Amino acid sequence: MIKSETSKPVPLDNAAFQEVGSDAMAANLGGLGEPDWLEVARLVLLSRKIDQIEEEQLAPQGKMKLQLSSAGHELAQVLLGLSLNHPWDAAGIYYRSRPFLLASGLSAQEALAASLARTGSPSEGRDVGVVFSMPRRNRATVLPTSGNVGTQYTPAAGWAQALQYRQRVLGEKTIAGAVAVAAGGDGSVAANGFWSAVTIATTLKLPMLFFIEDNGFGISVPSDYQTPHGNIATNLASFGNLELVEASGTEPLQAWQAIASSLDHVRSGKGPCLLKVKVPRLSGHIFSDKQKYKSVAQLDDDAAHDPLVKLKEFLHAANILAMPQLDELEQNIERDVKEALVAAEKAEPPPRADVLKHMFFESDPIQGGLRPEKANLPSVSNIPHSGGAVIDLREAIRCTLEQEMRENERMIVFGEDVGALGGIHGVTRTLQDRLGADRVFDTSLSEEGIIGRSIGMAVCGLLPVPELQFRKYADAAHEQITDVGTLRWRTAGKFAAPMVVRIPVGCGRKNGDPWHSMSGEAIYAHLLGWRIAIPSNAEDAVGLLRTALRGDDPTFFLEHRALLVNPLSERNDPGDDFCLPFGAAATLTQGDRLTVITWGEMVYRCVEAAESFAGLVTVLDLRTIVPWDQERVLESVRQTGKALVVHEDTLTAGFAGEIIATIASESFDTLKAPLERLCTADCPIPYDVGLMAQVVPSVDQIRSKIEYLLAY
Ligand SMILES: Cc1ncc(C[n+]2csc(CCOP(=O)(O)OP(=O)(O)O)c2C)c(N)n1
Repeated sequence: MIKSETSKPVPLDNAAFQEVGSDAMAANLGGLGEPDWLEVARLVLLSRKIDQIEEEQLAPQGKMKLQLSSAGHELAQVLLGLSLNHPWDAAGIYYRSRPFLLASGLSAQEALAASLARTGSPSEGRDVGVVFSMPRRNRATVLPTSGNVGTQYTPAAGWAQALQYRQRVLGEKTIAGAVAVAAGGDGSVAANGFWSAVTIATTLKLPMLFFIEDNGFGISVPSDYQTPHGNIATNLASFGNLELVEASGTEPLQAWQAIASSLDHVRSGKGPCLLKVKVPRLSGHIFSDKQKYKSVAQLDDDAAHDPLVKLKEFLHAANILAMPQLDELEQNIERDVKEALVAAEKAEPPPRADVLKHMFFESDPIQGGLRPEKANLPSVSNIPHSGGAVIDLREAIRCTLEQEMRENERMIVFGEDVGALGGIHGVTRTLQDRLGADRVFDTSLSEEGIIGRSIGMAVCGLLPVPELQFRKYADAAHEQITDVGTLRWRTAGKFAAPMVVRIPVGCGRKNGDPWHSMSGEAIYAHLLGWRIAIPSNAEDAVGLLRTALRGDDPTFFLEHRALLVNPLSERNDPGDDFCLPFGAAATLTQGDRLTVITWGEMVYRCVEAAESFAGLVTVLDLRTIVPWDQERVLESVRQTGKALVVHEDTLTAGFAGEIIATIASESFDTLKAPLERLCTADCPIPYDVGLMAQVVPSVDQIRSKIEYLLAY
């Protein structure tokens, strides 16, 4: 292991797998001492035997659909896994991390059940066999893993930030010394998530270890396509607050020393560390990959650095295990793996009737959100108090955030500019002064980082309430957003990441443009596992936000820009315990000839248009679109026989299509006119007000459509 005093790593160049002499054996091993080498040998052999049985039997026989071997990476991962013994250690990992999982407590039978998609696999057959998650057993909590390369980093940073918060704000002293690890390949260092997490960890000096397993390739692409000269550690040499270590991941003592000293650095509160270990990838990227892109010399070099061979040599040379004992150990492990395979194959396939379970909260998850740790919150009421002060939408959101933060010390509010400035829309103004910079804080400019870290924070028992500045800018977080929504399902209910993501949407009061005026709720409605609220007034905002903050599911809280500070949205404050259930539409006008269904700012345009037809038009404000109040909509359309859906989001594949399809299917016989929709034209919102008026539904257009439908 080579580590520079100045934090600049000394590259190993082509001697990446260099031998370590007795000096290194005597070197400082941090606070960890020597590992249990017998256990290391057992786990490395176990991992290799599982890969072998998969590559030689299960994959060729078609019994497993996706085989990814970890051969070559085992030693470094096992040493790391065995070192994470603080009860609050956690790791974000990737698809080649099975040896780490075995070292963290996964059994051979579970591993094989995962490959074969049998009952007993951690995901119950839902996720790819090598994509794991695991609540803590004897070592690290393994955070829900994603198939997207690079997404493991920011959730791990979120866990590290939550460790800091729980110590500093909640006073949990026993957390001291815990770390978050994020492991990834050399290809992953080019991904957004990696850079976002490096920024978060270094700016906040988080207890985080980046563990880069450099096998020289991302599938077939050499690592110098990912970072100049293929070495992320040397390229990061001038990054502040980042300790850098490089080592061979195949030389037992060198790898161990590097892991021990890196962890020592992080555990002692000195900030993050990036440890790059050089390893060979001894198989193709997946089973079918025959590595034709590697030269013969490269393949020979890989084989010459097999960590299993190196480990055996080391154990023998150090008089820890003689070769006959090693052979015996290997035979025993081979027998164990065969027995585990018999048991895994005997297990039932996952129950088909359960496939839709765990999309949303049903029962307590093992880990994530406030529920498992029984955060004690006062009771709520569905009845608004009368006589409260008049507040607008912005005040409603701010007051509810503050009130809930006072009730719930695990709730944190963060995002770009939400701290001293109070948000670019002023929603969080004064909150930092009143609740402190630990609880209301600015973040680096990375939406991926804001949502990704929220995952780790939520799994670590906090309630993250991030703000994204505009709906368009939330696009940068999309990869993490989709992963949040499926996290509970993917882990078969073992993990959950409830969070409330606030995003301003829609046109401003006077103008718009393509960047600040997008609505885009249909894109989110199409995502799995998210709930969506779009309040049109202050009372609803209080009730829906509180319900979201007390809930167990990830929720988008969409705040219409034109309503934030607007007399239209003003209502009496309904009180500090008021909650409004999701999926309950409000009836704003009552009529018996036409049902208009709408939400957000369009509510006011529809009500104004309907005023010209008193007693004829029912206007329903959906208030939430996931779930949406199908019952109330269908009940009204059955009475009126006609429906018009109006929204500010664009037309094609907009949410109106979903509502209309449901009405057509559930209430076809009662219809007296074509089902109609009025939406923004399929066009970005233009900057010029004249152009904008051309595409966004106006009161006049809505009135004409109502007139047409009434006359039909
Ligand atoms: C976001 C994303 N893009 C592309 C892929 C397809 N893919 C899977 S693995 C991989 C290479 C990753 O290489 P590296 O990070 O070096 O890890 P290794 O497989 O070498 O251990 C790619 C491109 C993916 N899973 N996710």
